[in-house]
Amino acid sequence: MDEEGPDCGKADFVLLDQVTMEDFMENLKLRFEKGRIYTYIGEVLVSVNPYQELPLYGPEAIAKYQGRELYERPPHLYAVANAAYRAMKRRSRDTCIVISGESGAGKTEASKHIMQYIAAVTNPSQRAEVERVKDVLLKSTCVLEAFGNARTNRNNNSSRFGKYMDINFDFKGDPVGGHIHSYLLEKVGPAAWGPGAGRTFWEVPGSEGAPSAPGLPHPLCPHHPGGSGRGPLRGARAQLPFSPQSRVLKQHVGERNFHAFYQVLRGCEDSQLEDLHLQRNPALYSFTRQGAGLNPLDSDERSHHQAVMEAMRVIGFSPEEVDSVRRILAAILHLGNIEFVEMEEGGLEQGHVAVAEEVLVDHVAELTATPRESVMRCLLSRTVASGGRELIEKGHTAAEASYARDACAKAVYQRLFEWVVNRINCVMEPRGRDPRRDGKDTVIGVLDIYGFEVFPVNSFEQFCINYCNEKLQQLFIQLILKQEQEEYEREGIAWQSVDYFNNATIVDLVERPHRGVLAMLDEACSAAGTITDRIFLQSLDTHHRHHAHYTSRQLCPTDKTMEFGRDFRIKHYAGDVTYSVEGFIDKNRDHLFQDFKRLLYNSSDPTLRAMWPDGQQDITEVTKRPLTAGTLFKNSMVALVENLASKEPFYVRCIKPNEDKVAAKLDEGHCRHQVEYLGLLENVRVRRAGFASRQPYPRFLLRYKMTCEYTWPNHLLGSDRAAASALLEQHGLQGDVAFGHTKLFIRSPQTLVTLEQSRARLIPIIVLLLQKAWRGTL
Ligand code: AD9
Ligand code: MG
Repeated sequence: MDEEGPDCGKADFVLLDQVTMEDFMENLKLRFEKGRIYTYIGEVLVSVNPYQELPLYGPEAIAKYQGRELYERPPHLYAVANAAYRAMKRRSRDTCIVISGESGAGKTEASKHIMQYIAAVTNPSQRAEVERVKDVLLKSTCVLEAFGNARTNRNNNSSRFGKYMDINFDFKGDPVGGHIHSYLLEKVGPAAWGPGAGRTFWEVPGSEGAPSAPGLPHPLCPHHPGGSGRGPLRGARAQLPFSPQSRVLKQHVGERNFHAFYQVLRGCEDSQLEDLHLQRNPALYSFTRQGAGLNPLDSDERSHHQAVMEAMRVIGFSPEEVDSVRRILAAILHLGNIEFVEMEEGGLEQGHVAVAEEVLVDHVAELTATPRESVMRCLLSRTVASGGRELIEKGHTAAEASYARDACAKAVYQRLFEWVVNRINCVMEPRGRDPRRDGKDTVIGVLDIYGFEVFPVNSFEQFCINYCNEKLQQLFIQLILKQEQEEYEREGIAWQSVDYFNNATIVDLVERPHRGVLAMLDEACSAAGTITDRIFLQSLDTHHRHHAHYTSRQLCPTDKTMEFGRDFRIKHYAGDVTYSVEGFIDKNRDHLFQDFKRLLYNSSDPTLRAMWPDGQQDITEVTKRPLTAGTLFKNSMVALVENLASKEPFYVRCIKPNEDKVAAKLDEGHCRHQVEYLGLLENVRVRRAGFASRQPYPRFLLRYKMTCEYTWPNHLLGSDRAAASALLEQHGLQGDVAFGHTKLFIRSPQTLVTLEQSRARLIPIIVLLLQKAWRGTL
């Protein structure tokens, strides 16, 4: 830390004279202005996105941190990576690095630096298998970003999925494998619901919960739009009350679809595009039209495409698999351009709906290696099992057909993404390891997950994301306290518990069995036919009216920031978020017509077929309702938190300095808010409330020995502990510390400040003395 110089503020917020927001912000700002984007809170690293290339990374910097203790060098991601790595290697403990912060705060970049550090310091003997694993680990990021990232208004390369990556190490400390878990690829994007939202959904009994066309009454109902759609031909899209929004289908102004689509369009050879029946211009495709004008330079897109192709090759995707991936992306683009038209009654065999441009169906069939008639049938109708085993084919209305097309496009993309992740996992599976011979592998987990989100309109996705952050915050507080407590016990120090805001009550509001928001949502989804989003909201109001963290317009009629019958609000630890219930039920059910699953399972393309194992089931066997999106997400969060809790955690808390994505600008209001909701002040207080600092005796002496005659230049006091005691006594500070078995615990930061000041006063004198000694003039 010495290398930073005196004007760079405190390298650890614990050393602030006072823990106020003003002091915290002043230090953060001062350091940011000096290019010091990293600062500690104890062992937690606070990182501010510089939005510019700083000379902080690379082999030289890595060498500076390799094998060092956390405090020996200025705060850095490499120091955290090194600490996690050393803890894992020295004590054979599984560790994890949890990176959090809002969109654009620098989480993914941080995770890449951590991976680069680990790759650089391992495998000195250049074992081929370890090199292979390292290559896959590093290259996987590029592939996952192509399929899972998109330009948003907050970040030009925003990860739309949460990622937890385990890296397995052998007893030598070299990476021998890994595994990636992905969470909630943004299937359903910005809430953009039109009139009619939240009306009744429908379900055909025995059809395994056919997907609801949101806002559409039961097709058998005389008022349903398709039922009366007699008049002139018209495009289905225009008449939809609203359609399910997903990044694959539609993007906000200023945003793009997932990078992979544009990379295929811009990066493929002409002949490849011809085979895919595509043209280069993204504006020609409904799913990429919105972001067409926002493309990076064509040349950049092409080079990204080449990099992804190369990464896929290195990872071990076969050329056939890469071809299939391209074909699937192209099929989704063609699917997006299919429009439906309603015909005069009896005009066509398949009910009253037709595809406007049939050649698009030909393309989809060819690219998915499925029969054209089957594709057509899936688009225009669905099979349902009525009563016993009797199967009925029901024609879609135009609105239903559009809904089915969109649901299919979303699902195909989701399965593609999951398949890519699984494929990488297969390649990273530790090979030929025998625990009896090789010993047990240890693991470092790296979590790069979406931060707290608040938009003008928040929907089911924000609800899940914010619930995830509540879980992680709970874990953060528990672990920070647990760790402290364990350390005090290990060192034989008396521990006084610290009060902190326990967000368990909010987590409970969301995930409690039966009456939690997710359980009630599942209940609404399983009730056949009649429950609407609005009714779901009413039952939330009834059950949570007295909950301190729940409210709605119904419960608080004077609060005009919420809408009647649409909004509820949760008081999260990070602030209040108002959620619109519109679409909650439909998004939670997230169903796809069975016919599409069977169609794609029966594809003669083995890659596509492998993505749809559930298409194997016979429709009459499909009676069990699949788990809802909310329950799946909750289960994955519970498993994630359990996994993290079993490891020794390291934290990186990322802060986004401004909303304009520009360098050298720290917007105080914006940062202050993040400091608040990340609980950083609380973190400093917890750290200081017990003991502001703890240091192994040798490190303490190394730093402060010049401040005491008994310890400078070396002590003769029998033990480092005795020497530290003598030093503190000379300063009159012995009352503010506790002596652990191996570490000194300092209670108040003032003690550290006193020692630091004494040291700062003496250093110039010592330097002078040393210079004189060197010159022989002493
Ligand atoms: V999101 O939740 O995935 O939308 P992240 O992951 O938090 O978000 P990301 O790491 O993608 O943000 O960073 C956003 C952009 O900030 C990057 O594309 C870089 O342009 C920039 N950035 C982030 N960290 C650094 C850094 N250490 N040095 C330079 C950086 N630029
Ligand atoms: Mg990211």
